Amino acid sequence: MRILVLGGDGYLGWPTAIHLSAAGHQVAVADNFARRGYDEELGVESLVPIRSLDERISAWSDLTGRQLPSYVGDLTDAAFVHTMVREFAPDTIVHFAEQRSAPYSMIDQAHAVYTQSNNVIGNLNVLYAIAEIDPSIHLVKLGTMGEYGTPNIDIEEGWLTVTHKGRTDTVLYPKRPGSFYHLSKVHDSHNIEFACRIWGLRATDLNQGIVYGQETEETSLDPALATRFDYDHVFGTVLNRMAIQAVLGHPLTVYGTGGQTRGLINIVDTVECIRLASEHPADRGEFRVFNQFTESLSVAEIAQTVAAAYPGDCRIENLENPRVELEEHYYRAAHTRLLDLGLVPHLLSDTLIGSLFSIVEHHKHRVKPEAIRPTIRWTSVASELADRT
Ligand code: NAD
Ligand code: USQ
Repeated sequence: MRILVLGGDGYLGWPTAIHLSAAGHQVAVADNFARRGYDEELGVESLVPIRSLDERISAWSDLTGRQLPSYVGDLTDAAFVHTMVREFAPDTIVHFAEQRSAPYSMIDQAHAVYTQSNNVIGNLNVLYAIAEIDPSIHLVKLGTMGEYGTPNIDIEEGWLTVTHKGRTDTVLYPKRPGSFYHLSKVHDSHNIEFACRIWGLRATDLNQGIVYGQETEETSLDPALATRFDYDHVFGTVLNRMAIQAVLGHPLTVYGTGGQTRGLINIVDTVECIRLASEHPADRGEFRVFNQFTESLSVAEIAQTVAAAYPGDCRIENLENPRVELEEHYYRAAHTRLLDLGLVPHLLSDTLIGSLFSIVEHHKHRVKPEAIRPTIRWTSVASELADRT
């Protein structure tokens, strides 16, 4: 199968590209290096050093003999997207290429507008390229569990059958996300569903939970194949951050009470889910949604799990929550469709946290401690207004 991986230089896009290549697919990657630019803007770097895209591709080719053609350009440039899709002629497009940090999207107006325009316009250009060049291309799009928010009813996989005043319909599951970033994913999902319904495209929207881990079978073959590992308060995600905090002797930063519950997934399972979704495409006209996570834990449980796994002293600190989110809530989300396709989950109770500690130990001299504590507040606009009045 010919698979084009958009965002192929990122945390998940790079390991996925080489996982698909190792599985025998003909893979190309595309990226505009925006993620490396956010590092410069924020003055931080991945804890684990990462090579340039060209160096990674050469290392993969030297090790395996497999080629990974690359396209460097911006998805918000429609001409770039069209030329790339026409030239590579993929069967499947895997779309990771978005600004993915909730705190980054909440810095200020400019970052909110950047996040939504980058994500929504890029995705729309991909939909138009598919519709105009080859509507049989299967779009595998990364969405997020955060699209649903934390409703007081069970979360289903994308669709909900509702009976209202005696009539029944199946509708898109109602969304109530918690940041301008998460909202951009909701907007994408609606645009993709519309394109499937109106143009007969085929798409799989993967509502992924929080990813943790840094190594996959393929990235661990050579340090030149490493993917990024973020610890800072903007791009670091909760479990990865806490594993790093434990080794640094920094208290584990639980926001608020820590009762917030989220779906989690190991990076090893992420790359496998993408392979499964790609090799079992949606039907023409179908907007298919999979909830891509393997277990749910509260933030407090994540902190306790990391603290228990760490061999040294480890303290948990409850910080004032910089976000606006429910800290105590109901949470039960369906996630059977990827298991039905054959996913065999790697759960947190497996040995992974210990291996994360040794990765951190090796690179901890690269940490900037001032990048750990959160400074971006969801209510900053409201408090500035209050200060002025
Ligand atoms: P990442 O930032 O490391 O990777 C995204 C890549 O896309 C980057 O290399 C970036 O340079 C590129 N990109 C961004 N905008 C682009 C544009 N306009 N044109 C071309 N390239 C562009 O993020 P990630 O953690 O690998 O996440 C990948 C996808 O998975 C995102 O869509 C994210 O929303 C989703 N996701 C991630 C997680 C997680 O925990 N990391 C969880 C759920 C969903
Ligand atoms: N949190 C802490 N302490 C920390 C960091 C986070 O308590 O040090 C809390 C947050 O308040 C939140 C939860 O942990 O309640 C998750 O935060 P996160 O930063 O790990 O994840 P989130 O902002 O939701 O975003 C990440 C990815 C995003 C993806 C999303 C999946 O950055 O791309 O879409 O996870 S999900 O959460 O399912 O929407």
